[in-house]
Amino acid sequence: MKKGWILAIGLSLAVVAAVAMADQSDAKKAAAQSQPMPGGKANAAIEGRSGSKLTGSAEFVMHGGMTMVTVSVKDAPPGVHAVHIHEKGDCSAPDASSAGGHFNPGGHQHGAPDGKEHHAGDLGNMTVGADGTGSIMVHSSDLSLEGPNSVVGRAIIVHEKPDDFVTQPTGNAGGRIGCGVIK
Ligand SMILES: [Cu+2]
Ligand SMILES: [Zn+2]
Repeated sequence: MKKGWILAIGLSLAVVAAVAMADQSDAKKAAAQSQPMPGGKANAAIEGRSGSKLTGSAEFVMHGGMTMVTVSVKDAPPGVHAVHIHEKGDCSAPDASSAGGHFNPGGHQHGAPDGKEHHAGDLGNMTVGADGTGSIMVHSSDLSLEGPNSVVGRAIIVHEKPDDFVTQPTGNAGGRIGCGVIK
């Protein structure tokens, strides 16, 4: 009788283990299917707003759990300009106010991209040279191409002024001189 019970327990454990393994491999398959294709990308074409004639582009590439963000502009006013991802992919307003506030899925304070507290959309500052061109590259663990932290359907914004990384919730970066919907 005792041996029978032990055998029964052993068998049921084996069944549980087998079911658990099957579940795991199904979950893995599902995860693999919902992941962006290797080399998955999102892009934005940046257009001038608030009277600026700047143009530019932004590219987002997944890279082993991180998102590599590259932003470049031309015909921009020389100087230092804040760059953010804003929550709404709507650049229709002449001052780009239609793009809403900073993209902040984690409910954080505004700050520098490498600071302890910052919005997922805080990309820091870009310096534009005397020739009107500038670019930044940011590796972000806060941004993705899918899920709640996805940049797709949001907007990249270039500001008139530098981000001070302190003023809440905007960084006191002034007007929005460039805007592009991320697709
Ligand atoms: Cu902004
Ligand atoms: Zn912010």
